[in-house]
Amino acid sequence: MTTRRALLTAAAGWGLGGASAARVHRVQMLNRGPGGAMVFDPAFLRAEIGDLVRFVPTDPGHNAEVIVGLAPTGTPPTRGAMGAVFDLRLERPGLYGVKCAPHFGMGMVALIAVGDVRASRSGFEAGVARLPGLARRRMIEALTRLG
Ligand SMILES: [Cu+2]
Repeated sequence: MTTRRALLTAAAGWGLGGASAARVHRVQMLNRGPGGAMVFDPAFLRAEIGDLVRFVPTDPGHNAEVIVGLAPTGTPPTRGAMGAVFDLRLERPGLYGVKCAPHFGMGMVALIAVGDVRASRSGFEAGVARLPGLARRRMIEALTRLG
């Protein structure tokens, strides 16, 4: 029995090992941080298909959600609850725009670049142009970090 359990544990470990290319990225939701008030930190990150982004609130007044129209085609609408950790699995290549709903008007947005983003860049930039002022400015700033 013990041996069987050990084998199962080992198998589970190998399973995780087999998926070790997938990483977990941690993004904090801050009242104040790099870039000013109401920010995601980091506000820009590069990731690969299959990675997970874990958004962690430092205050119950934040949430994280994918901005409709600013995600790779086929990405379902997805949002975290207020004040809760939100895990976003990155299943498609391209650019993902994320916002905190209560602080969207204050520019609380993040940009995630997954794999090869070239095909999605122009459509994403067209969507960014429709964002409210400070959100647009911060997203454009994040886009400059794509290179
Ligand atoms: Cu917020």
